[in-house]
Amino acid sequence: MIVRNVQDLHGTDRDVDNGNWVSRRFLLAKDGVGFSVNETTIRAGTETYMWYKNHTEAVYCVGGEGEIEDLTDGTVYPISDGTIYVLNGHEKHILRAKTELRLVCVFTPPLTGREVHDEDGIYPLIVEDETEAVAAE
Ligand code: 9YT
Repeated sequence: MIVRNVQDLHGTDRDVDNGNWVSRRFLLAKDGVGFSVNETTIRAGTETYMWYKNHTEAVYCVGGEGEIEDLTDGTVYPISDGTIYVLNGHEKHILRAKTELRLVCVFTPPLTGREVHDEDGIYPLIVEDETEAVAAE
């Protein structure tokens, strides 16, 4: 059995700050359960483009308000506590956080934890505000 508290992850290599968001990875590929689970906090006022080319992701919102735009058809869906969205078509999307968003994210195949650095299937373009655009490493 695996039991972890998010506080235990702070400051470890399972705690990743990518500018617009902070992700705490409860489960990664190395844990061997076949999926990964993380809590992602999206910073208020940010807009993040993402594309999980090689993964299916389910995202359950447990706090905050925002919206997701499906770039394949332009549909915009509101997100708040209790909303789940599932990228079962590897949709390119933009996530906008009106307030800080707390999201629980499940990936299959599981994230290894290295994707942020090698862009293996993840292509985020981080836009922190209107004057600064930083491509993820
Ligand atoms: C909301 C969302 O897609 N979060 C992504 C998690 C993050 N990219 C991670 O843990 O690598």
